[in-house]
Amino acid sequence: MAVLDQLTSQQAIDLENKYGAHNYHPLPVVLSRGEGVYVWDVEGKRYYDFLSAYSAVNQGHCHPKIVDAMAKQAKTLSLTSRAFYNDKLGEYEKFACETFGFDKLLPMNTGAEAVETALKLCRKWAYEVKGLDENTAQIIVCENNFHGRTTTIISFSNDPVAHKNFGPFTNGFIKIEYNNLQALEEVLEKNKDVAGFLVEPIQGEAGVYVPSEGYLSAAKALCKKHNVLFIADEVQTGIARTGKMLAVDHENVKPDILILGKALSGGAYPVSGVLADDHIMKVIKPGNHGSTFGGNPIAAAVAVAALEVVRDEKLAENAERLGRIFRKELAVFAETNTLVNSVRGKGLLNAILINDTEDSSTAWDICMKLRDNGLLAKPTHGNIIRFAPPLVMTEEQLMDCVSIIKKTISGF
Ligand code: IF1
Repeated sequence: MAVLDQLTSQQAIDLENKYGAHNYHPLPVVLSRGEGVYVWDVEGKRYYDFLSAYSAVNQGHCHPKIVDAMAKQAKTLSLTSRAFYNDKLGEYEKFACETFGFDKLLPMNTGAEAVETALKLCRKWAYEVKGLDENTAQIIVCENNFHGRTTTIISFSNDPVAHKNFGPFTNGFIKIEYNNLQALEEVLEKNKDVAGFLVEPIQGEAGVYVPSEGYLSAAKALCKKHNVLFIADEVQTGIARTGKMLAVDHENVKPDILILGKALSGGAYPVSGVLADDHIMKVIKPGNHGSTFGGNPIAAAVAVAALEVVRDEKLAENAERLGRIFRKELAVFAETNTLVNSVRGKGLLNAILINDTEDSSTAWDICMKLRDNGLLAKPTHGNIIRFAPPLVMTEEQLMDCVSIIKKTISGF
């Protein structure tokens, strides 16, 4: 073990390359420790984490309260399956329902599983409550969506990298343009077999694409008019990331089905879930759906702690305040720097557009230099850099990061 304990970055990278499937292209940095807004590589260099594991680590790395809850539960009872009750799940379900304002929670593990759960729930509701003929239900989705990696979910992805050669695909989805109310209305008017509308309140993978103000509330109203379920995928935007507990809260929208994941556990453990009111959730009966690990005692204890941290440390308020400062600073910088086209986002989910083509390596090169200067971020689509630090950041740390970003980009 002694040898393995002292891996260099290059050795760790070589091992992954040789023995791991090549389903990722990571930035070359090998991390071995995290605390709050910081991570350290195996050589001991410290970085600001500006990805936060794609917004899973909103509460900061290794938050002591979350780690303690996890360790305590791991030593007490880890897994029972849902064949038996456990003494942690009910408490968590109650807390989650009260926090988000729903009657019931269906616990799962990963974001994709929660999306699958929402799709199944929506379809079953359509047949048993709305009264559609069996196997006819359609679910409306948006172009450039990202909802996960399962075969059904990638069936309605239009990213060729995620989609191509994984067919045959699952039927029953209608794709419309994101942020286009007219397109939504037309499909709803024309099709009487629509069961739901699945939407990200901000499109993450599409490059932090924020829809026009009023889009979500108007879309929800259209769904209501047509007796169609409004399904919000808040796996990435939820849990205070955008400056409110949920991104839909900015427009006072209550989804019919709410999908959560990632930061529901503070990144400590895979915890996801679907929330809905009784008149929808009641269609799920014993045997219809489940998961060995979903709702296990560790997950329940971790999720309660993670939500308490968000509440007690006022992370939504902090994300809102720091997000405004961040965008203002970078907008001013973009006025004089020709490489940065614009900055966009909400709360601490932001991105800058690099003035270059999608197939250029400029964004990647900038991220490599940011790494050298002590800040980790990842490009998306070749010319977009996403900036999403943990929400426990202080204003002083944020200003330090802003200066690293400005200095780095100015060097190009
Ligand atoms: C990867 C992107 C982010 C999500 C939304 C469901 C899921 C995700 C809105 C599935 C997952 C991921 C997964 C991660 C990369 C990441 C991502 F760039 F691919 F799009 F965050 F922006 N709904 N997002 O964003 O959740 O099953 O992964 O727990 O490596 O694939 P999961």
